[in-house]
Amino acid sequence: MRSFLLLAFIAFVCFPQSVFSHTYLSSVVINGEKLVEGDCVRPHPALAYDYPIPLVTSPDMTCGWLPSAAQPANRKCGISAGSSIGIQWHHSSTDPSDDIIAATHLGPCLVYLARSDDGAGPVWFKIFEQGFSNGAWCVSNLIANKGLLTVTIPSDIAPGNYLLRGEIIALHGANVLNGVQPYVGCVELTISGSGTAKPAGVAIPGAYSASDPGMLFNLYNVFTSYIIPGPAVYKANSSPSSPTTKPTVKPTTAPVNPTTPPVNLLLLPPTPPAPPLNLLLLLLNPPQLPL
Ligand SMILES: [Cu+2]
Repeated sequence: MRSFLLLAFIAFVCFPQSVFSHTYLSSVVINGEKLVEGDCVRPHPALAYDYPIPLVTSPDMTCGWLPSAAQPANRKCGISAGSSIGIQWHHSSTDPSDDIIAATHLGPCLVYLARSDDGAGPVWFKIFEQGFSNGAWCVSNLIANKGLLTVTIPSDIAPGNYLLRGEIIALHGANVLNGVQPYVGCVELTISGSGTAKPAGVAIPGAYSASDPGMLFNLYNVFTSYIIPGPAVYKANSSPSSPTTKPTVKPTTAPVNPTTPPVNLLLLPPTPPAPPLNLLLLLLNPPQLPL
């Protein structure tokens, strides 16, 4: 076992880009036009920067790694309410051959909107979620669809400037507190239309806690359901006066001996190029960093 650990350590030191596979929101497709980082899509700390946010209560949860994620894109992209937007996830490049995200990183996909320029305060309402259904996780469906997630902008929302927030929550390490791996990216939109709805929102960070049943979840147990974190999805023309909350009970699980051990060790992030200070602190503080 000790020599295996040593080999695994050497493997990830020597081949840092090949032995793990996170994901990032690389581009969006609006009316057939593809927009990449910096062009309506909020930038990452570096191109193809794919590290998960270590704490679900971190300010980085709003739009991704700070300070990059707080920098405005060069412009806002126009889109009409009721139309669809394609959100493209990638692992390490925008090449069509890219593997999107490791198949081990099972979990839900979520999309929020906020009628806001900075995403601060209780402004976020959810417009899409897919967790575990029909025996498949959203991440598996996403990989099968080459990383493209297409969602519809609610037809009844008031026109204005919005942030769209895409999120993938990988659960392969979520059997321990703060082991969950969220990936977040934002897109700046100017939504047009004649709607008047201003759906009630939640704050992000604020809407999640590390002990939410969807954040502290054992993939290696037998389960039949999964509770996606955050509020219920806003449906056009439903206009709830407050965001609907979800049940907080844990799904019943029957522990078994997992036939597939967690592969966390090989997924340990290496030292990234020019990491932000908060990531450095996390690397120096391994218990904070999910594997
Ligand atoms: Cu990962």
